[in-house]
Amino acid sequence: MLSGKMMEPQDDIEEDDSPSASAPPSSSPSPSSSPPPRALPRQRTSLQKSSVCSRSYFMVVMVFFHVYIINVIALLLYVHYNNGSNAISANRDFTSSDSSSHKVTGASDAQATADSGFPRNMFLPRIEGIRVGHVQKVSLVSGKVHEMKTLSLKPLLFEIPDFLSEEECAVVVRLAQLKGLMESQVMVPEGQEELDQQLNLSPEEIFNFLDLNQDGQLQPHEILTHSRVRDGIWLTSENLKEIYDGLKADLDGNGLLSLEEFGRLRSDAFQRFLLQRGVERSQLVRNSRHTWLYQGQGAHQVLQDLRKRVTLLTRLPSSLVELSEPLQVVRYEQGGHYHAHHDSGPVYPETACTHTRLAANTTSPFQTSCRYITVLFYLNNVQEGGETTFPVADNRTYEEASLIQNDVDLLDTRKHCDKGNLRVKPVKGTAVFWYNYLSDGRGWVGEQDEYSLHGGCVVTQGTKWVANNWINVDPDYQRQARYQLLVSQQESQEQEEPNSDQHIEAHQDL
Ligand SMILES: [Ca+2]
Ligand SMILES: [Ca+2]
Repeated sequence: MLSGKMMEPQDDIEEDDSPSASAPPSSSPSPSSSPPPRALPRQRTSLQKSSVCSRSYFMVVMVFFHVYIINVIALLLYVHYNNGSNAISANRDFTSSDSSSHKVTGASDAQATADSGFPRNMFLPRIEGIRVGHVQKVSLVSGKVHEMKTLSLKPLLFEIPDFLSEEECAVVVRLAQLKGLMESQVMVPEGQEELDQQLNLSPEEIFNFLDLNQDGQLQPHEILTHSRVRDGIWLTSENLKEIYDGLKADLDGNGLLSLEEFGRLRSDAFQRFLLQRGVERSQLVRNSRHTWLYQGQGAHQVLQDLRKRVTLLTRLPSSLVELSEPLQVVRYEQGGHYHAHHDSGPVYPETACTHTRLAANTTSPFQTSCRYITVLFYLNNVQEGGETTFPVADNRTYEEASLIQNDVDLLDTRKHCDKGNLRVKPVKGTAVFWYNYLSDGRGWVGEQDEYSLHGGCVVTQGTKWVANNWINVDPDYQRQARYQLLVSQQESQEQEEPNSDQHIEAHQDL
């Protein structure tokens, strides 16, 4: 439907997939089998009335009360001892070789070995934020100490000034210019039906999926939330009104779509309407140009250094960093923006990761880039605008539905960047990095951190250059391990018959 009907940024999979790019309705499991939790109607348990005065009732209540108290005490003891042993093992495994004062947690749980197949011998340390404003000293370059400041805890977000020198920034920009940049988002008016057909969803199923609050009507924000990012065109409430009028979609004029009204629309009706009317660059989800720079052996020294520094900064195993996507360099001209999105989508059991897909031997249509960490580098000072916004950072609660209100749309970085919770000003050489996923509590990748929502505010004056390093980790440990084994086997083969061109190509296509 909406998401199926419009275009998707051409290079969506490799360079940016927001949750909706691979998610609703396409990437989430078919609503009929296992809908995402939010689509489930709330169930309320009804209390049955009974005599509360009888003695037996009193006895039962007392027994339950005692069992409850005992359970709570047992739980507290368990948490207490568990934390203690974790802290010790994390210390042993990840700070022994550490000369800096980095705070790291969540690492090892030696018990977490081998579900099946590969033994669990790789763990992902996570840097502790301590509190907003906390500064940790980190040693990334010999003879220099960097300061890493915690900007938020939800998501876990850090800022490191002078991560790159002026010269390094200039080299990266120059290399990107030499390679040439391409449009970050291109209109692709065809081929959008595929996933919907693959999933074989009926209009009712799609309707139910979109109807977040399950009231039998589609409110504008329910449509906007799911249509925008995947469709590539940034709809506003005003656009939606215009489309409803143009298509005579909202027959009773109440501003909502009922199942009947929804069912009358062609699945690509919105897309056709907008394309006929014409779409400008400023109406796209993102308005920028970018390129990719390989960082492995043979690459410019600055690019290799940068990757090593990222490994030190994130403290992840170097094999993970080396097998991740190449450096993406992005240029925003005046008027450029990137509306708020997640760098990587939620992961359901059926979801495949782009980077391990081949090794995973899966045909799942659900796919996301599994970018565990984003490291963003500012390569120049922007004259005006171009901040990175984290609209819900450190919010007490996150509610997807409340992001789009009638008057303020927190996802819109052209109109409402100033309404978000946190904005980072681009300063040449500064790096920021954050975790797009939580920990699973066993030293590996857990659920998506929805608070990692972020976007690029519109550049009101000047040009903005940034670069991104994403660290790709498959939340399925076995798939990640199989993938790494496959790559290392390939590498040893290539060493036997040296024809390394192919290998470099493979990296660039990741
Ligand atoms: Ca609704
Ligand atoms: Ca209506």
